[in-house]
Amino acid sequence: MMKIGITCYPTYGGSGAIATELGMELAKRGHEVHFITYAHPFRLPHFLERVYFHEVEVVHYPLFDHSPYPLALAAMMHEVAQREQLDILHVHYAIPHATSAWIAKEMLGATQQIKIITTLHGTDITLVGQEKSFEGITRFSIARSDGLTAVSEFLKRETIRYFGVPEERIQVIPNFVDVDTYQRSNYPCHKSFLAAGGEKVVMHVSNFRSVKRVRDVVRIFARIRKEVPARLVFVGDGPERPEASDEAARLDLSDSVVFLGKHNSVAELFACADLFVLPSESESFGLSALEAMASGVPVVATRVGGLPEVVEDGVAGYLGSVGDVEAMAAAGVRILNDPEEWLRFSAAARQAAELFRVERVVPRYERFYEQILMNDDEAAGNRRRSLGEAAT
Ligand code: GMT
Repeated sequence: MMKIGITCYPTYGGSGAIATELGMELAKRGHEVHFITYAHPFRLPHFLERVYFHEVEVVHYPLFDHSPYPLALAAMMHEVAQREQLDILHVHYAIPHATSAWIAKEMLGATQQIKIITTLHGTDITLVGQEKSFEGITRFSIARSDGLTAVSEFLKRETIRYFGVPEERIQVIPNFVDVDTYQRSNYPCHKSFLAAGGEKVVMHVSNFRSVKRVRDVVRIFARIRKEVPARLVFVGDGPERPEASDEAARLDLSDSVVFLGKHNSVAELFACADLFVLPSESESFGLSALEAMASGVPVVATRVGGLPEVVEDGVAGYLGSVGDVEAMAAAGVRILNDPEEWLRFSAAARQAAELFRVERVVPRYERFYEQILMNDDEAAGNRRRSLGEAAT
């Protein structure tokens, strides 16, 4: 049994979703898990055995225009690590979590051995981490992590290319899905509400940041709708939501587009979807695409980043070039217009999602933890040997 502290962005987003699902699964497997973050992780139900939540309070003080969350987080990581005798601090998304973990470890000093594992998720490497003001601290925090994982081969390559991290330091452990939760048949169908006229449901789930290209979602939908009666359902929220509604109004589609806002239970919504659209500019993995696939929803997405590692082109859906709304719409029409074709894609999507089953992936994290903890024993042994202490 290991004692693991997990830090993530708790309110929404794929990295927080995966971190929380991972923690819950580790607890099921007998480990003790301590979530350390500023809010209750959104996918965490209220009580689970061996799962604890430590809220990081962000102190407001007149002098602080911006409260120093990374420091409050480091202090809480240190406190929990010491009190609960944690073996590992597993942080999701490098900035600022890996930095806070390093501070906490420095604070513990020689009194306690703790290992920092950082899982790289996406823009912590491809965008934010490459911004001049963050580049140095991202590189430093990655270098100081005891173990590094990336959610796709693409992200691993990108980390090696940009930050010069030695290849052997990064282990790819893909994101995962609880395939049983995403069974379409588990949920009542809300189609009579979402598409009262029996139209096809085209769905997009995201945090509406600019990398998601939500205008393209509407443009793809507009072209699909010329050929197939359909409605577009947006799930989630974020800065570019007005762009999406503006594009829908511009294309005179407002009556065919629904904005449901943020939802924790996306499985229930995917159960009503006929097509999932993800035309992102950059996507290190595309967890929402995997969750759609697990629900048997064919995916039309862009051929970028790690998406081709998740969605096999022509099998679970189709991949197009960024901005090529014509091609992505044509692919959507091909799938939606032919019921046999849809069934074939739906079954293939579900089968492909099986490869990312939670039961297959989480043991890889456990093995990785053990390996990092063992490295320490070996390193300590080597240190002792070099001091002439061991040998007996
Ligand atoms: O990196 C981000 O932009 C945020 C992060 C999130 O919390 O949603 O998304 C990334 O991590 C997800 C989980 O591993 C991946 O599924 C997303 O593809 C990835 N986003 C990008 O690469 C843009």
